[in-house]
Amino acid sequence: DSFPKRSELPSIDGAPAGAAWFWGKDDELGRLNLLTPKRILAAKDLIKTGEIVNLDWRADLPNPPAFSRQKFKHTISPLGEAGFDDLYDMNTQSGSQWDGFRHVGLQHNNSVVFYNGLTKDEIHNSDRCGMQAWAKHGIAGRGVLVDYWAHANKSYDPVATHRISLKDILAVAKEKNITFQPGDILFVRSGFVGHYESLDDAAKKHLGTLKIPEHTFVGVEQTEEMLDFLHDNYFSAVVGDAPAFEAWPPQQLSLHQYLLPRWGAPIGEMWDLERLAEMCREKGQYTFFVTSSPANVHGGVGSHANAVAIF
Ligand code: UVW
Repeated sequence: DSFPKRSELPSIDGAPAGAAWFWGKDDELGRLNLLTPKRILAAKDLIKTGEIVNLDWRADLPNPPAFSRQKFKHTISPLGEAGFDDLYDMNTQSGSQWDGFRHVGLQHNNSVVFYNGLTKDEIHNSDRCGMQAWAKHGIAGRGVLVDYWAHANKSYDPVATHRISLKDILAVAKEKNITFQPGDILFVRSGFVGHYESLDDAAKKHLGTLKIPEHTFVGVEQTEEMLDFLHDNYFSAVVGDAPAFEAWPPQQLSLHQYLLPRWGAPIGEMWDLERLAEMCREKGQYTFFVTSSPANVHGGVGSHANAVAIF
């Protein structure tokens, strides 16, 4: 495989600078195209014992959700005299989630543009680049965990702004003997999910009262060198346990505006990486087979994660 580095990306007619839209004008998968049968078959060799680790946090957490989002609502509805159905009403971005290509765009030529030129009108009038495309393709491959929370000895507050630098990520990779391969799903553990569970009710409630600019969270730093790392390694997706994957609030630039509209790289957020980290530590193995089935919702903007790691 040979893919251009960020510094070598050709300019594309009508696209914002730095767009990496090179999987065809009808493409709806972006970097998920890297999850080829060949890579999936190679990743299956990471399965040694068949142990499964769930990567979804409870669907109703955090409660209340961050960024003033609607709470997960679950109603049990009777089915005749002897049965029951479920009704869910959820904001897919409220907990363990995928950010899809309809989630975030960027300003370009006086309008907002999303991955592969998707427009706001198309979001309302078509299902282009919706979750159904990811659901149809499926997500499976080699996961790689950078356990930064353990590396930093849990020495910071995950609900204050703390930027995980490229230097930090490379130090963890070196320490754990991790090498990155094209198509990897990169996991970065910041400690948010475990820390959230240790908060008292008042602190949890306080988080739910804040608006987007008021929040402060741990996450990956917003620097040019981090952009080069995230781009040039050709990860098929990036996943974190923090609310926005990137540190909040963003600084100078927003990783969301590169990962989603420019590169077509899915972002996973608030995944539960607690047991995964334990398992990796126990086994001394920071790579694993991972699968996720995004919701088959035509035109869907995001999805719950529906993900497991298999060792
Ligand atoms: C933010 O960037 C506000 O987080 P999310 O990706 O959940 O919208």
